[in-house]
Amino acid sequence: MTTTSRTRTLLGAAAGLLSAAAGVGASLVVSAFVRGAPTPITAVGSRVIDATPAAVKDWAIRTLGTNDKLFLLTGIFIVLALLACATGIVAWRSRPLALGITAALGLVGLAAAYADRTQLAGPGRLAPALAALVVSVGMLAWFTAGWGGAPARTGDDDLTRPAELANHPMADHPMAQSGARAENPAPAGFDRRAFLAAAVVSGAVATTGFGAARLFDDAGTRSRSATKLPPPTSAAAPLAAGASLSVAGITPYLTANKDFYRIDTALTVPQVPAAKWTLKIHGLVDNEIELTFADLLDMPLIERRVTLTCVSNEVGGEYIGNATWLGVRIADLLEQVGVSPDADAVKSTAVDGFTVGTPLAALTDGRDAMIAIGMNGEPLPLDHGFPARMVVPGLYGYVSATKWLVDMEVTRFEDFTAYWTDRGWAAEAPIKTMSRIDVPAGFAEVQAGKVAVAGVAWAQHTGIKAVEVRVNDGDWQPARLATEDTVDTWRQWVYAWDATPGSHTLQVRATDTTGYTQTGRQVPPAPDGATGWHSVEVAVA
Ligand SMILES: Nc1nc2c(c(=O)[nH]1)N[C@H]1C(S)=C(S)[C@@H](COP(=O)(O)O)O[C@H]1N2
Ligand SMILES: [Mo]
Repeated sequence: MTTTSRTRTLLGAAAGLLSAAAGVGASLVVSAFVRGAPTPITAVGSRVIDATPAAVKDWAIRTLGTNDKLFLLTGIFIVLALLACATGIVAWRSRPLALGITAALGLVGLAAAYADRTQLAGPGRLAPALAALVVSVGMLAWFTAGWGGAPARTGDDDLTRPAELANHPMADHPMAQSGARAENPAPAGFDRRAFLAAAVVSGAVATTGFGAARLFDDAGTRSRSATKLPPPTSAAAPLAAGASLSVAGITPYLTANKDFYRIDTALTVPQVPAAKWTLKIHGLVDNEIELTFADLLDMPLIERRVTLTCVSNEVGGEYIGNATWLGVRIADLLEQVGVSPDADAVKSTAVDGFTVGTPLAALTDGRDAMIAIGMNGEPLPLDHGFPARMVVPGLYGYVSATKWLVDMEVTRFEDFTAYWTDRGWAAEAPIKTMSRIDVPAGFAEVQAGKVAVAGVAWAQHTGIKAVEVRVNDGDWQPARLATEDTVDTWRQWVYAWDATPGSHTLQVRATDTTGYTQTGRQVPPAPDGATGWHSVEVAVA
């Protein structure tokens, strides 16, 4: 590679990268002003999430967990950066082609924004992507002014080497360099002043954009800090002393907010200020209503402990947590609107367009289904749905636990589908009775003698009656259960095992209060929840 072609590659890559950075920066500035409008990056990311086959999504949830979003965003940035560099380099060959590619990338962002289902359904959602398109094409045009065409000599300090010389068969002859500075071989058509000016401007736009994103994209965070929750009208019963076992390593009975699993399709956490939030309840009702956050605070509030569970859990999975929720009974709201006898479902929608279908019966049969605004004594964390979400004891999250809730439509299952049912998951999904061994951990080494085998078991809204453990396919032995807190929460258990040296397999199974004992048949999470016994291998020394 000659010095000149290396310089061209570097300049091209820099021009492409900086133009793209300016485009992204411009989109961030615009989206800071148009509340809720996605940047082309997040819009493309969201389309990728929506289009990802269910199997890949399940794999991503399993292997990347909550990092799946960071992974996707990083991937998009890397792909965009590579494309931008390549496009800048192409500009030396054909400037129109490079500008065309940049415009095409911008159109991809625009199309992704067009397909966005955020609540901001108006044309405003296109504004950030449009800004990205215009700015990135404009900046690249500026950077590459004169590239690939005839050179323009603009002054004595111009680094341009006359094209006649550059293209001359003798161009590489030492004597041929005399027309340019030999120590600084700038490519034909390169205009240093224009390039530097463009670099300064694109740097400024990009910096402003990322700064604006930091400064203005926290409306939800600020609103949450300012939110004061009233005390419950109906407080949770005090936690019985025996509900929490003191076994080293067992999962804490109550899950702290920071440890609570997070599963959702939101690439960036929706920032919804409580003051701008409303919840519309409509559909097959006598009188539809639209509630504000202040309206919710004025209603009777219940406080209840409920264990949430994700259907994506493999047997022994981690996507389960137990929190104290504060909220308004959904049954109260449904009574207020007057539900038609034809209805059998509620379709709820999040601010980002995610949808959930919940059986009407689960919302009206007396269980503590609520629109939650508090979690463990605080306003909902943003990750968990601030300002408001649904919590329904006994149902997997994807059919009940809508975060960033903005709309509830009383309807019929035959008349709609929801986000995950569109992807092959079951329309109705009660949580399956399940148990998990927390200690000893899989492949742990323990000392021979008395070893506490312990964990949790759950059958939300039914209740756990018994837990049994067996060692190496021996007889099932009863475990000791912690005091039952509520039927809507998980239950800890412990089994005192007489461990003998060697390697052993421990298994657990639970029986719920209907008398059903967990089947040993292993089925995967799709379409309505995994079954099978959790088992761990341990080595006893
Ligand atoms: N808006 C929105 N709400 C959502 C989801 C989502 O993707 N978007 N995922 C659901 C699923 S699959 C589960 S298991 C629970 C998880 O709630 P958590 O993240 O607070 O634990 O949220 C539910 N609510
Ligand atoms: Mo889930």
